[in-house]
Amino acid sequence: MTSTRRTFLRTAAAGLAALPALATTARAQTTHTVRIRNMAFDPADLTINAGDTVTWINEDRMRHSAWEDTGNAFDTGLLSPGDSASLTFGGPGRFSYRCRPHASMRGTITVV
Ligand SMILES: [Cu+2]
Repeated sequence: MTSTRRTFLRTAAAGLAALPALATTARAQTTHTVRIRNMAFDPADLTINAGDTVTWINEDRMRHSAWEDTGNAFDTGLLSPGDSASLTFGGPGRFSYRCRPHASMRGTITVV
């Protein structure tokens, strides 16, 4: 099983500054899990707080990814069955993403 962890510091369209990687905040940061199974993201639509982390876990029998629609914000790369990838979202924004090999697999992350 492989697990990758990346810190996602790109600022949102609102232009708000991303949190520095080592910044501390008063609020506890949460890790949210998106399971990839049966050719879908579960949950497909997720709202999180800035500074939270999203972990995608591939529980399916084929490779999948979570690729932000513009290709600029984030890309987990292909995850083999059993693999996971984590991204920390530094600032507010709304991100639509899809599985790169399977464009019908779609999801959104809304960071508030
Ligand atoms: Cu897929």
